Amino acid sequence: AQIPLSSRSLWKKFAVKEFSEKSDFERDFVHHIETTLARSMYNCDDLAAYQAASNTVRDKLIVEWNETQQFQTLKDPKRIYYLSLEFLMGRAMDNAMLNAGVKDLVKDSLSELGFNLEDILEQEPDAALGNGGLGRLAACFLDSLSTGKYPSWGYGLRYQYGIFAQRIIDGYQVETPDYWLTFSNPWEIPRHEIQIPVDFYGFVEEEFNPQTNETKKIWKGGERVIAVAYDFPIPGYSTKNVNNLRLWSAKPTTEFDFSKFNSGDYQNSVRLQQRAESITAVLYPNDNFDQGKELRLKQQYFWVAASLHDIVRRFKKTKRPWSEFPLQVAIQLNDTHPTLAIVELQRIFIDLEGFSWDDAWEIVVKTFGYTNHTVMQEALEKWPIPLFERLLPRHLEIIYTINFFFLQQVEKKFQSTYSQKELENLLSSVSVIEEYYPKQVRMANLAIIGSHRVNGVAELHSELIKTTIFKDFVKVYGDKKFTNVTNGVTPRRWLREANPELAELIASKLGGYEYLLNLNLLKNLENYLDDKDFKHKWDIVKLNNKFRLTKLIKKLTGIEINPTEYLFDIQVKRIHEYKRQQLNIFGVIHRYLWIKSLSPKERKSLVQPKVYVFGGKSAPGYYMAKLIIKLINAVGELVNNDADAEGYLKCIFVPDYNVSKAQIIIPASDISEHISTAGTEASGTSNMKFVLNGGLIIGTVDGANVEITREIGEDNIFLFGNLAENVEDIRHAHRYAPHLELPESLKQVFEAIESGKFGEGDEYKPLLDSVRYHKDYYLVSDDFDSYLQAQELIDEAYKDRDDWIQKSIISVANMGFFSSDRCIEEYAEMIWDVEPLERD
Ligand code: T68
Repeated sequence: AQIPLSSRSLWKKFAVKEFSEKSDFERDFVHHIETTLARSMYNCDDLAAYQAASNTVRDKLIVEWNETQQFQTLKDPKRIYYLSLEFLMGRAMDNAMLNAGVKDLVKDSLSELGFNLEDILEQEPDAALGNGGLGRLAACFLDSLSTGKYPSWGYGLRYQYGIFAQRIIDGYQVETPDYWLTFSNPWEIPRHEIQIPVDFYGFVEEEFNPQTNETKKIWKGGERVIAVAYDFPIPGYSTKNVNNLRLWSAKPTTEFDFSKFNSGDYQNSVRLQQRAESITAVLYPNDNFDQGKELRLKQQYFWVAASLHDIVRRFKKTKRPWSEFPLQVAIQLNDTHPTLAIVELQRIFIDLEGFSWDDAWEIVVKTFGYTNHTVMQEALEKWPIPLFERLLPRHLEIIYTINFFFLQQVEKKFQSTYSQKELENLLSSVSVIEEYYPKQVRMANLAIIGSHRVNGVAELHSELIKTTIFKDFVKVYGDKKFTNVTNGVTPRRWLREANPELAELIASKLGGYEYLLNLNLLKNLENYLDDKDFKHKWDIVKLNNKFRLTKLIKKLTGIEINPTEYLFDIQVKRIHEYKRQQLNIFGVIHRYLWIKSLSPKERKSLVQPKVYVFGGKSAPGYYMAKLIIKLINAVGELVNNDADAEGYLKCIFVPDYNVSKAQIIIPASDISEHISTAGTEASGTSNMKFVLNGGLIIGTVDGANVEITREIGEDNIFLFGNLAENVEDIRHAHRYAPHLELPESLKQVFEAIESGKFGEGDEYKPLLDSVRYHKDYYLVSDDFDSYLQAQELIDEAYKDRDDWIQKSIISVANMGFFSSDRCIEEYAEMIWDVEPLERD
């Protein structure tokens, strides 16, 4: 409802004024302390100060957020809708201040009021609504979308529990729930007035219309849940544009099931209501793995149905003809998790809006784009038909029809050139339905068929999907439908916020912070390669960041490290066999055995002191990954307490790796490890963050490592291992070897493990057996010696500190390409066909 014209001048008079002076901030802060929090200066700890400060910064954001949304409603531009089941946002406060350009003001104000900003920022819990790279990519994209002034909304779920918190007890991972909403969350705006009903189960009815002589299918849902919207303002850097992230929360309907109640089943009636809330209770903690649980499919439909309802409603308000839908709406599917959106939009068009099948389908395909993030079989989503049919009977029918028309088209295209057998093989490979017991719906196939563009996330990966998992679709569509958009990261969070000293040093040479908006400007750092003072400062910044990390390590593990003595070698990411933390820890053991074999004098002259830092979570049910964590901790236990290794080797496992810890860990690396079996890591994004922060990397020829090498030059990266093109042949050879002949180096390592040096030797048998007897799927034995050689090259290179710094500077100077701003521009041009919209 709108306010009558006669009252509007009064409204304008009292319109909220955002703070822009210290005194305004201080006034608003005290106001929040005394009213919002009902506290006082006699009762105000850091937590209360955080809440009041964040509310004050939030208020500023909301003013701009409102204006942005009003402006966009008026201009009605094409909008991007980014559908992701995960948004791994981390903390909001520091980012919001930096983007709005008020960090110094807030810092000074808080100091005048008796608080230290850094301590206040530590009070904020991470918003950890994601597993790893996929979820963090979505968060970087939101930052770049706002910064690039693209009208866009993110849609996701408001899980009450984010990714679990990890504790390490006796060397083992123990999971504890992450209830991140204990204190009210100032960064979200509950929209209790936006309530969207979502149905599940039920049956499909046919309705005959005698006038048109047509039958219409109507889905009668059997269980209803309400989606309530929570909005998260997404500020951009150095712009007043504030976009929206809308997360849905599941609530029971207020309608009560009287039939159950009357028949005396009050308990069950209430139980059904409670069931609703479980839909958005918890994030599934698997990275690159499809567990296939019913509740997960429910989450997917709940989210997709609510989001599409919202999108369609917004479109309808414009009164444009339906044919303009794809000109106004671009929907990007972050992996196959939201693929049901394709089916839901088709259902809305034909069942609810009365479109013909073909008219509806044309619009649907133009609307969607699909991003693939993995080629690994175990991560590809498939849903058993019986489950699907029970939960979403009408959607299954529509899927069958989509598939029917698609296969018909394929048959027509190939029947004259293919043999019967060839045609059958092609059809069964591209079909949405897998003939299996029971039959399954292949979500990736559906996503490809229902989208106008399919993209991989790094060049190598985008080539691989065309030649392996989706090669038969290339036959059908040609390769124009398939494209590459190499991932990127936001330099705001991952340089300025994570590494303020380096960001400032760079700004001092590049004439300010403009480079955060045009990362290619970093190239100008190459003008300072002979500037001794600059190089010295560069070195000092790294050392300071190493200090900052050792403080964190001391706090979390009690272990003290003198950063001036050691090279820091870091591998932080989800624990997964394909990411090969086992290769790394076997290498550490090898190094330890070598150190032990030397005399003290030899050690002094031969050994480059190194700290190996590990961090990352294992999926709770992933046995092998958990065993790798245990081995890392056991090695640490021995090595860190061995006087022979003192000053030469440390091995640290940082518990509960998350976004805010990443911001401290990443700037501290001399070397970071990105050592996946070639062809398995679609892109990787932490590799980009590490190099952007002046660390060099050791890596395989995989994912975005390939493009990083191209940009920074192969002299500045330590590559090793077999190439993706050879991996299949090597695996084939393994399959026919009864047990593998291990390299001598790895044999020594296995013997040391089995001798019981790291606790019960037997405990690690499954891990060792996966290499020697179970075909070494990840090529640990094949790449081990090459890995050790690369490590030797690192030790050698680190001795020439001047050259090392040179490499570091050249690397940073050439990282411009990996800004997520570039990435979003490519999506905008090649997939979404949208333009930025500047507020006036
Ligand atoms: C990652 N995928 C890729 N998946 O592994 C990584 N999976 O190479 C890439 O850089 C990144 O995506 C961004 O493109 C994931 O992180 C998941 O987390 C995931 C979650 C649920 C189900 C399957």
